Amino acid sequence: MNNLLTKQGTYGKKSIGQKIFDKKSKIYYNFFMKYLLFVFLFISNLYSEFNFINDYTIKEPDIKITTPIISFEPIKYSIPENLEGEKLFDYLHEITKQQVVLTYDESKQKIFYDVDNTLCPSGKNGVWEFYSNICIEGKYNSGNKYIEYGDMNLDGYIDSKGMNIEHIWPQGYFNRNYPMVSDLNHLRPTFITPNNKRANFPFYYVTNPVYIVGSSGARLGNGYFEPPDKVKGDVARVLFYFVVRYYDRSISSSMDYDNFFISKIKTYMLWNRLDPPDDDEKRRNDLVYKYQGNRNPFIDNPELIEKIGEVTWSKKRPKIIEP
Ligand SMILES: [Ca+2]
Repeated sequence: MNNLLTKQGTYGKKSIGQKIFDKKSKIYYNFFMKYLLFVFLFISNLYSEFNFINDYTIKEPDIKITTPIISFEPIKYSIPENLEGEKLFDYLHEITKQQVVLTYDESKQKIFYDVDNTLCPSGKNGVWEFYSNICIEGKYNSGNKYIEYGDMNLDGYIDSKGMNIEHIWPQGYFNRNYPMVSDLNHLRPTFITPNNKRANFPFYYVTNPVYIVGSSGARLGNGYFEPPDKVKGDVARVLFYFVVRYYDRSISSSMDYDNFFISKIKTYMLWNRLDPPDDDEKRRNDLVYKYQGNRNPFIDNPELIEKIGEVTWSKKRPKIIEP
């Protein structure tokens, strides 16, 4: 009988002890849920701040970085015929400002998926490696998918990790600052090895090569990197664009500007004449405009380089602002 009462007391009605226990666990439960909510809010806040830093690291406050990407209808600049020398240089400086600055990640994706993705000789989509003049088939937005199978470019190395991005104007010379670092006008897809070999060397003729890309004729030696004949003009037009667009910024940090550019102006003018813009270079110029709202005017009209002239090119030296 006593046992039965005890059982009824235990299972039928709740004892005082149990009620207190239930109340306590309810408090613990509420507290736990609030704590969980707090942790969730804290992590999501941290994540969004982290993302903000990642996507929008801007070292120069006047630059607007826009996501998602805007698309512009490609147009060519109209440039008054009578302009030359410094006046033409200043005019081009103004009109070539990009309307949108992409993040570096966006630029890389655009290059591999679209801007430098054309047709390989097989008729399939692919990316032409800038220093090797060979086409790797595929349609991906990441360079590590464009793998070299065997030593396809005959440089003595197998780039099994594929391609990355070459900055024609080395990024160390402008401290990886925006907008230069993501400007599609001077970025090109290259295998990792030729990219590393070029490093920060100025572009010029190489007489005693220590490294040669057999498929294209690119070479490294005596303190210079010589691009293949097929893209010598491309390189020259990029360098002239870079000076006209960014001479008012710090783009010659820790470098010998005379060795890198001034003493080579005549040679770059020659390369511009010997290797005029081809269809791929013109096509990519339109696509750059589509994504950035600016273009390289020397690809549309290579004679503008001559019209500016060697004297002005030498005179417009970039600012040196050390960090
Ligand atoms: Ca190779």
